[in-house]
Amino acid sequence: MNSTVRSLHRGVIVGALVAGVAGAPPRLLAQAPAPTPTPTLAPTDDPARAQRLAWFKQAKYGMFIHFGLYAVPAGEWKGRAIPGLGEWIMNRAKIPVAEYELLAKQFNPVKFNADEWVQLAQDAGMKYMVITSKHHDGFALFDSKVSTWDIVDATPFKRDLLKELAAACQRKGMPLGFYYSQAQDWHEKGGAGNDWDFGPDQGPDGKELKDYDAYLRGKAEPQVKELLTSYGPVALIWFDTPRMMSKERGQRFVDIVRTLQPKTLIDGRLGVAGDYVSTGDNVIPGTAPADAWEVPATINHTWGFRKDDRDWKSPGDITFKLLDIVSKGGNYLLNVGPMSDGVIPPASQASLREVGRWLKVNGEAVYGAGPSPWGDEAGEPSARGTKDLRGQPLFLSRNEWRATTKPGRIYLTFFQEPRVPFALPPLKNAVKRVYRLADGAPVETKADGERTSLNIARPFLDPMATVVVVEIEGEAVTK
Ligand code: FHN
Repeated sequence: MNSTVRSLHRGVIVGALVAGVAGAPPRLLAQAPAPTPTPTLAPTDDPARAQRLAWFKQAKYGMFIHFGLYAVPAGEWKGRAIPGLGEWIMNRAKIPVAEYELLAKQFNPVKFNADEWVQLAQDAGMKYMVITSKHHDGFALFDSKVSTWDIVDATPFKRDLLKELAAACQRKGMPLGFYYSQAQDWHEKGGAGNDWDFGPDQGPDGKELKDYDAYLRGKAEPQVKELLTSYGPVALIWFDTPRMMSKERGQRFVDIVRTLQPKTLIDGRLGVAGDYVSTGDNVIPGTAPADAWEVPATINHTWGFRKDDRDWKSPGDITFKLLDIVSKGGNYLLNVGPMSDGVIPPASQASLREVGRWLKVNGEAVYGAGPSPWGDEAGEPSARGTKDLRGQPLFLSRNEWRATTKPGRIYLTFFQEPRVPFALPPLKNAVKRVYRLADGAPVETKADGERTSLNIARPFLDPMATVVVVEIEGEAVTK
């Protein structure tokens, strides 16, 4: 039984909230890594957890950065394009450790400028950043004392990139989190995942064949400690692909995080309860999940830079996805993959900045906003029982408008002009005032029996998306 099937049998995977590559386009899905078990949540009545989550629930939109040696080959190995995710090239091309190590000598991101990265995130309207401190190739982007397989000891660059980024984030008041691949480490013989140099992790009976605990105790755990002691306040640790992560092993990481920085959040892919749910990659659930959750997503079809993938999401698409997610109570963690010189691809920067310009005017509908009081506007599961690529019931998304809320206000974000006066879904609260968020222009309303309809001026003020604010009597919506 492969790991996907095993996790399904354990019943860990719930609906669309699976950690893995679900949502990747078919051409990548075919070669994608096996999905990993999902996440369970910490008890919702834990007051410490609620406090830890407070900033995260306000933030809503963050920048994910996948940066590492894989930006050098950028999807090509020995003249051949290697299909799949850029950061998986070592695995996909089965590159032996000794050969992959040579990439470190070519890794010299001299154009990296921490302030520019943070500025980009701020211009984009993103409120936190998460960077790969160590991805599955085992290479650390920081000066680790427990391994020389890092940016300071193994590359001509010799600078601690994370230190510089952490300092820039602190200067600019940007929360910074670290992605850390706790289980997979293709560089170490005890780490999970490298079966081309070190053989399989487990036998057919599930028996572990590597000294995985030696790797965990000798590298992963000490490195997570380093991240939590030498890089200032760490907003969150983003664990991933929890292979062989038993309860006891997962708990060791939880203890490290809670002891060293009790305010640090743990994502949903440690393998034991974290602080919030991480959905599968690029998976936006159709209906609102309970509690705190986050969608990690690509801006093209890879996380680490690939020179042949220029299929950037448009600003309109990003804005729609952000509002779709926020209207269901979640956070959007959108990735950029810098090139090997340390520059974030200019085309992806342009998309992000355009969304940022929209958010400057309309951010009130996003930051700190709660979910839609309704939900039907998001769409519905296919009535024909069709299944999606992951075997889940196909959700037919609608994309005309989304609703977000704050006490006494409903924000209606329209992506398409309604063809007829827009009838507000059932609402018992009296409507006090309706206006466009961007310029405060009043929107004409008409009582229509129990419903209120809005006559929104056309053409739309902002063709990307126009927000209409409905001020209501009372703080919470009653339906
Ligand atoms: O295998 C990784 C992948 O490279 C990437 O880091 C994503 C980000 O969510 N996580 C894993 C696949 O789900």
